[in-house]
Amino acid sequence: MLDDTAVAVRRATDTAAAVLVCLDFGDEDYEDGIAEITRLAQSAGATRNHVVRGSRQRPDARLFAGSGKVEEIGIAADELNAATVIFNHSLAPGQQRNLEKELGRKVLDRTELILHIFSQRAKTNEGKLQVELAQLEHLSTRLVRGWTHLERQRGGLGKTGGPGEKQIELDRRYIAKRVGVLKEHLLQLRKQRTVRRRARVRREVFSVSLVGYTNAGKSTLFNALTHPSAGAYVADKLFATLDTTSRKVWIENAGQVVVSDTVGFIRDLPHGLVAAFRATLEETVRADLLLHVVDSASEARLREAGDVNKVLAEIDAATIPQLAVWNKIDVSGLEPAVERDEYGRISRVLVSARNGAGLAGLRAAIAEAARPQKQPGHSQTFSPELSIQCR
Ligand SMILES: Nc1nc2c(ncn2[C@@H]2O[C@H](COP(=O)(O)OP(=O)(O)OP(=O)(O)O)[C@@H](O)[C@H]2O)c(=O)[nH]1
Ligand SMILES: [Mg+2]
Repeated sequence: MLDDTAVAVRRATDTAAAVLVCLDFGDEDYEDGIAEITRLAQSAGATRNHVVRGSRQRPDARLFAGSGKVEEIGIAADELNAATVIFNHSLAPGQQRNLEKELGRKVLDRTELILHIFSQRAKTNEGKLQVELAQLEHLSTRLVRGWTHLERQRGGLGKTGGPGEKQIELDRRYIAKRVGVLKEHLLQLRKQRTVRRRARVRREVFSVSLVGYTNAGKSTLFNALTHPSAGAYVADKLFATLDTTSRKVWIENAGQVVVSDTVGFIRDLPHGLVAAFRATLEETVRADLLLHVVDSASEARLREAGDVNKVLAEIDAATIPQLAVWNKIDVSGLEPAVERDEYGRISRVLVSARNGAGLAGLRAAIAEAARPQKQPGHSQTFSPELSIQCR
């Protein structure tokens, strides 16, 4: 019932093909957007894809794209034998239905694609509950509008078997009930986590959370810092990690430190997902120190870092001391370093989680951050503006 999206992407996985539609409405990061949606589609299993570009002043009310563009999309989809067309935009439910009718294929928007990837990746009970909650909430917003649409055309749609039909079958009360159950479940899990965290605070263990854009290398760095075989899942896929993993590690001059790996961020993270994951994120980023991992080889690194900071602000984590860790210097050609500002505070650490370059410096930086905690009144170690520097 809820697997409309999943079915569509599975079909696409069979042919491993999707047409990706990216229209330029004058965004300056249009090209970055194309690269990103391509990676998202690949991460969802659509390894063969074709990008249809275009530019418009504003979306078409009925089809989002113009009718000529929709024709072009149809031809591309035929050529690729693609089961799915993915729009790198938000589609209104009506536009989505019209497009599906016009193209005879499943049409997904960016939010649904991300939700689908999350549902593929969720492993722990909590992760699964959070994704289901986000999917249901996304669906229920569509449903509300879906019903208005049905009310206007009552009678006809039942026979058409169009995409609207699924919505007729859906019982809104069922969704509301299930949402309630999921929220209750998640609340219980959150309480348990709070108890665990309190125990940690009582023991005064310094805690460090790795945050950053998806694919920046957080899990690789987590494994490198904690243990070569720490076992956090690393993959060249977006949203490889969904569940938080924490591990205790001993760092010279800092003693025991708890390090946590977290879910990656992405721009325009679907709202329901932020809400669903808020609880986990809030817990994990309530650390003493955030290591903001940035892919130094990504052309969009500064925008990505900015997007991460935006989400951090949304979950009230903007004031936690943050250390910029520029990763993948083996690709970007930078030298390992611990950089300081004019007051001697650490502004940035350059590392390669893959080959270990700069990790000793990062450990020393963590130890330096841990020290003021033990000596109250000690001045701040890191630049407050936090070091995502434009170089
Ligand atoms: N060359 C190079 N590749 C790296 C480095 N660190 C990570 N990678 C690669 O980057 C890709 C993503 O790494 P992950 O550690 O899964 O990234 P992540 O930030 O945990 O990603 P999500 O869990 O999706 O948010 C993998 O293919 C890694 O092997 C590095 O220092 N150098
Ligand atoms: Mg990861």
